[in-house]
Amino acid sequence: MSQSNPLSLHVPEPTGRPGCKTDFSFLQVSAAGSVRRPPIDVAPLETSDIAQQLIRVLDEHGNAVGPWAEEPDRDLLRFGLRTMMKTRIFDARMVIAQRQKKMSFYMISLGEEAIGTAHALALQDGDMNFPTYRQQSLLMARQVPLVDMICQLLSNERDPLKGRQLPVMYSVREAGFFTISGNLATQYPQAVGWAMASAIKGDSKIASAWIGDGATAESDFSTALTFAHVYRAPVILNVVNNQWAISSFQALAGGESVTFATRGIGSGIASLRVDGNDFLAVLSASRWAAERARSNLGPTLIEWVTYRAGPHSTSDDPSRYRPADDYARFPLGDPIARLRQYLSNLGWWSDAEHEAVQAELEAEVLAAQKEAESYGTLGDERAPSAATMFEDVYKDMPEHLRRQRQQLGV
Ligand SMILES: Cc1ncc(C[n+]2csc(CCOP(=O)(O)OP(=O)(O)O)c2C)c(N)n1
Repeated sequence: MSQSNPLSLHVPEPTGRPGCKTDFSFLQVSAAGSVRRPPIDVAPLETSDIAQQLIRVLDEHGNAVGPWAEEPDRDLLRFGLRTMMKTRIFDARMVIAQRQKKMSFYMISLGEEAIGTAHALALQDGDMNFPTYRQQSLLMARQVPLVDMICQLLSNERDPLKGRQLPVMYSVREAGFFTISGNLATQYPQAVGWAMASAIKGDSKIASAWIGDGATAESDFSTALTFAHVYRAPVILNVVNNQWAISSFQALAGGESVTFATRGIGSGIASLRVDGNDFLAVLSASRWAAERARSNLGPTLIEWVTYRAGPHSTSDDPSRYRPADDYARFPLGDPIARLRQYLSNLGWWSDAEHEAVQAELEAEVLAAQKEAESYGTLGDERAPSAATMFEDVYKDMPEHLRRQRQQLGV
């Protein structure tokens, strides 16, 4: 009998740790304009090459190139840039409010603003997003009142969710933004079910599901893909690959030597891998997938390649597990800077305007914050009444909850 070599367990590691530099060659970045654009009725397996490349429109000079470049709409793109700026300013302001103990918790989306913003512009009223906690740009693009959002963050007496939810876990049905749940990935099969319901009713609305790279390791991810494929559900399955799940590098979620987009291919779903920091690519790919869904051609999975530039949340310190300069070295750059350059090249944006808009948005966020704080902040008594704690557990309050409410004397 021959002696076999001892086995060893493979545990993926990021190439960069604090004090050294990340080797980003694993990203496999395609040149802008180099990836083909198939017709929307393409057979899912015919997209397997695209799932392994990277759809990009904006080149390094800020010009739009290739088959995914569409006729630019001046007003829409200017609104897009403004919305990304607003998202970033809002996030920065809310982190300060958290540090001032006005709210208990916050999560920023720094570096990922293009994805939700451009995607929202490709959807229609009545479509439903099933977001994670990092798609606040969807709300910004729908122009949801900032005061409402901040009241949720402050859990104050005007909080639309009556102080029952952790900050950031918004719910805005009228803006096509499904109630966020803290349990990762649960929204993914729910989005597919919503899309199936739309098809069963013969409606024209589509769903858009959101998940992070880390959460694709949850079993709900695979369940959703199977149902979406089997019933050809009108859903867009977004995977936001920002390279990190708190301190875990995406390779630990299954991203080593393979793209998340190829998960769709194996499930029989048309799949695209797209530069998530390229506003024009996000808009174009989102429109492609939305049109496909709306034409009853079935689901599309899109991996958005981006980088989580900030901490995971206000409870996280990324300097403990990754290089401090990682974002500056990320090959896909910054989504705001890239769209700004493109619009400037066209003469549709200027430095002076950028500064003016920045100042205007800062004032808008500050005014909204002031108004929201007038309804209470963390730790003061202007919170929703304790009596409301027992409501909405069931449609009608059962006897035992009535008793508990009485026992509390409220
Ligand atoms: C079922 C479940 N497991 C674990 C957690 C704790 N948790 C919250 S966020 C997170 C990381 C998710 O990473 P990713 O999906 O990549 O999204 P990102 O935060 O990068 O946007 C974890 C593990 C949770 N909320 N739910």
